[in-house]
Amino acid sequence: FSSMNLMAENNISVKAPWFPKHASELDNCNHLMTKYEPDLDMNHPGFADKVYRQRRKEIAEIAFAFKYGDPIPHINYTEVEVKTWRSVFRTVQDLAPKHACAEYRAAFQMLQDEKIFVDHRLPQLQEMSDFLRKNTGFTLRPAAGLLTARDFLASLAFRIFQSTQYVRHVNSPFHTPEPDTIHELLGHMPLLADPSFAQFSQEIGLASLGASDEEIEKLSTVYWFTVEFGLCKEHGQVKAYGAGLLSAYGELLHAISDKCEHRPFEPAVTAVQPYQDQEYQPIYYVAESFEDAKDKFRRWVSTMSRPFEVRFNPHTERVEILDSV
Ligand code: TIH
Ligand code: FE2
Repeated sequence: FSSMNLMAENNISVKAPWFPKHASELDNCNHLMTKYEPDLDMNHPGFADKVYRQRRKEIAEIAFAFKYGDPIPHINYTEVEVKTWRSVFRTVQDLAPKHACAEYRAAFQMLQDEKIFVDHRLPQLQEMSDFLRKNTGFTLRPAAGLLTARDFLASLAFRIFQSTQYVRHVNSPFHTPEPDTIHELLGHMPLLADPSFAQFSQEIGLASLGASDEEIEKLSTVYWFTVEFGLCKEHGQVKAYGAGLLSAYGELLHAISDKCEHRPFEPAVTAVQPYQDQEYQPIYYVAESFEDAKDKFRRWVSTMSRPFEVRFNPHTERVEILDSV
């Protein structure tokens, strides 16, 4: 630390892309990718469903209106939405004991004990945010859809997870190419309640602040193959920890079958692996453990080109910049 000086807010000596310095500035980090939207994508199961598209608009408006510090608005989910939740929830409940990693199983149990995970209603983002805050300090913000990688990763630096609030189309409960609240709730939330995993998620976020476009691409690829589709070892067996596996039982069974390839997680290699975001993955990366994945990730991040370091101050919710040149 002695060789680094705290840089003044507007005195960054290097040209880095703008990034948020305080959690409130995430109000500017809500840019959407225009992939997979029911309005634009003819293959989307909701494309021909006017009622579904209207519902998506309504819920997106809530996210666009949200500002830092607001409570997350409550959504009255419809019977159809609850039915979709119930069928996904029950399959996860059946499959998790055998195929999910221990950290996921433990948090899932806590969520059931607290009656946040029940099959007859969807958890609300605000209650989930309160639960996470107690466990790891993570909180949630509503997002209108799939965000750009830069915006999404930036929020993780502040231990904030941008979560969609709409529900996938009832005709495709067991796999969707875009995130939805069922994916966030069943896939992401349990692990965000685990301290080691929460730390790993925040570190990916911190590494992304002010990074070049090329580095953002690499970081989001690492995120894809770990947080979204990661596998890990547990007593010699392969278990799932990726959210995209835990919220989509079709892909979960595929990932542990012999129809795909398993490779050891190695950030420098994983970061440049092209990935599949329409269908099931052909390749998955297997970590030895979260701690091992974090160690390897840290070593790899330290080879990145950014000429300053950042540190999150949880008391002020501010990111401090340490000039290391
Ligand atoms: N495919 C996941 C599901 O059906 O739950 C959702 C997504 C994971 C990653 C991107 S979208
Ligand atoms: Fe996700």
